[in-house]
Amino acid sequence: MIRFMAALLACTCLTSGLGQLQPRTEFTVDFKHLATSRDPNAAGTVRVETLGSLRRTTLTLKGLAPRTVYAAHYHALAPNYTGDPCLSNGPVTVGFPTFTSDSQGRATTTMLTATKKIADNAGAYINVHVQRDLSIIPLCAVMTGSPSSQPAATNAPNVNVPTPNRPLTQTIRIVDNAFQPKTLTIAVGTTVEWTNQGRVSHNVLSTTGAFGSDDLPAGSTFRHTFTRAGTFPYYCSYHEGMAATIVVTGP
Ligand SMILES: [Cu+2]
Repeated sequence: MIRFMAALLACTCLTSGLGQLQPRTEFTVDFKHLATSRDPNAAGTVRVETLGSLRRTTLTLKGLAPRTVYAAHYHALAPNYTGDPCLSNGPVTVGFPTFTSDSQGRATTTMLTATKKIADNAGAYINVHVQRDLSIIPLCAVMTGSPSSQPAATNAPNVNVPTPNRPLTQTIRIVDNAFQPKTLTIAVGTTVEWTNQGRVSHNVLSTTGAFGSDDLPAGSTFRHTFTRAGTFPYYCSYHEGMAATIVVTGP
């Protein structure tokens, strides 16, 4: 009898555990085409699903240039920005894995991330970039990251999110053409700040899509806060062999 009860209990727990992991579609948002001569027929949708404390964001795109590598990022609004989010030129918060369109110009990419990383202003909008020139942005979708929010067509994104305390910042110099230091070891919660001290533009792209900058012209800076332990290789897409690694230690 006791064995039977234990089996029943285990079964109940397992069932409810699985129940929480069933993805739930929160909302979908249409991409809009930005004023660029590139990919004039580009269109697509964003689908956002919840799995426990995670969000899965799936981009389904068409009308792209065939067999072309694209990048996509969640962006936050620039500070105090109140205009069209797609024109705010705000910082990257989370990057999608890069993806390649098929011979018909169709593509999908999907990314799983902690809901809090794309909540509120951190998930203000998604840009689709041409990977070899991130300044070309054919598509943009206005988003909000919080579970209760509807697409920002009806809800203005919150532009006054307080910045969290940043316990520590470590800097990496970008030169022509290298990251210095090549390997940086930091604790969880550390913000890394890359500054381009070279003369030409570079970028900072995680090989797994965990983070990614837009183009960084000479003198500009990109920041990313590392919230989980792991090894994070990254590279510059413009310069062959320009690559480095962040090692994040801790809980
Ligand atoms: Cu570079």
